[in-house]
Amino acid sequence: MPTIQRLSALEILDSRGRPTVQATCQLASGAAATVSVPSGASTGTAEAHELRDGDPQRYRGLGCRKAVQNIRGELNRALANRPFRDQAELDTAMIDLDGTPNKSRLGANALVAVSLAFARACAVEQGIPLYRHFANLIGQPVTALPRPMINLFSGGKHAGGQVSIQDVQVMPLSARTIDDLLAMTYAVFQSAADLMYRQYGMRLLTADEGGLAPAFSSAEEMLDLSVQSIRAAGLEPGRDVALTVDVAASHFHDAGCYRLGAEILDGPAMVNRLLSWLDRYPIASLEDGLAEEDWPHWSMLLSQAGSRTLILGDDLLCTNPARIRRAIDSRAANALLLKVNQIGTLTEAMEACTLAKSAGWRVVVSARSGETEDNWLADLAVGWSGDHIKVGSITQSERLAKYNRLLAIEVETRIQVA
Ligand code: 2PG
Ligand code: MG
Repeated sequence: MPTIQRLSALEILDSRGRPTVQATCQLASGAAATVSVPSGASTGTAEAHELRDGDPQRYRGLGCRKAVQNIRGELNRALANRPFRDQAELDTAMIDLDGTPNKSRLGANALVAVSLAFARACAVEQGIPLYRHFANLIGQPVTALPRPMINLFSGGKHAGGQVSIQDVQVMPLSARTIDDLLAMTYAVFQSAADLMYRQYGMRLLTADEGGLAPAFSSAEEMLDLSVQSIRAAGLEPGRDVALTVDVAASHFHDAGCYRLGAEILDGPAMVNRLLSWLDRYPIASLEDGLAEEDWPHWSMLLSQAGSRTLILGDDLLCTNPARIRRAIDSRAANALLLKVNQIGTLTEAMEACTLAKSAGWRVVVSARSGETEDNWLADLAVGWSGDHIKVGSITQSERLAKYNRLLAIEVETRIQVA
């Protein structure tokens, strides 16, 4: 039984230059591991609470000293020198210690850091790769690698809101290896960069996830240019490369209406707009096409489009088993976007993953827009047999840490993409 000898923590900076939490878990056996946690910008309101210091004089209130102190102090005192049978026992102990429904007392950022650091330390103790340890936790063998959805263009909260929808990603279809699929993405990305230069007279690489973010005049223009970029790379849209879209509609939903650019659409009109995109563009996955509390229109969308595309819930579900249960019962989605820090412990995220899979859903394991150089997400996506992984673009090292880890896992396991 692994026994924690000591928990330590550090406030570090994420890819937006904002503070986040890094934790180290040292086990009595001598095995030790460190993890860093990511942070979202287009967050769902049902997410577990990320504890920030709130001191406007320091990082505009975004400091994480309190969360770090909670790991060094209370969590270390309560958890050190105690054997834990497994991950679930540790996570339950932390949830009980926190005592709030959304982990607001100790902070979900503190809890998730300890949860993941413990998992990685356990893998070190056993001398196995982290993805293997994750596969053991969920009790499933790894038979395929996740097919990545890779950011090409950004808008919304990831790019200053120049266009309403948040992200258009490419998903290479005609490649069976991560290696081939990244090379294909590079070709599309370079074609897109050339196209943007011709169209807008500049090359912008400023979006949070490293995607291109020119001044698109509409969501349709963003989608049209995505298709053109695929063609310009000599690839066939829909056959070689599909599009996946994160509409992030919660963030332009106001008083029951969707403010899509200059247009104001009610729920049924928004559903119709999404259906028209499915007719016009090779979209394999539609994430947060509707707002997080607009349950009836999610059901309308699933009934009309669920057979031809993933109806993927991010803000809608927040990796929360209770919300996933509701979505299964009300037929509101057919895929889960899984982000461990939305719920705050590995055990609850695993419950979310298992629940979604038991309903026949697809699972997309996702990074956050604020990331670190840590690569545990790649191991998680492989270990839990995610159908897809969403990490951002192929620029910026905090994204590439995950893609590069996938390349290494591919060589080590010789397993192909599903
Ligand atoms: C999303 C994520 C990742 P954020 O909306 O899916 O792209 O963004 O981390 O800002 O919530
Ligand atoms: Mg999203």
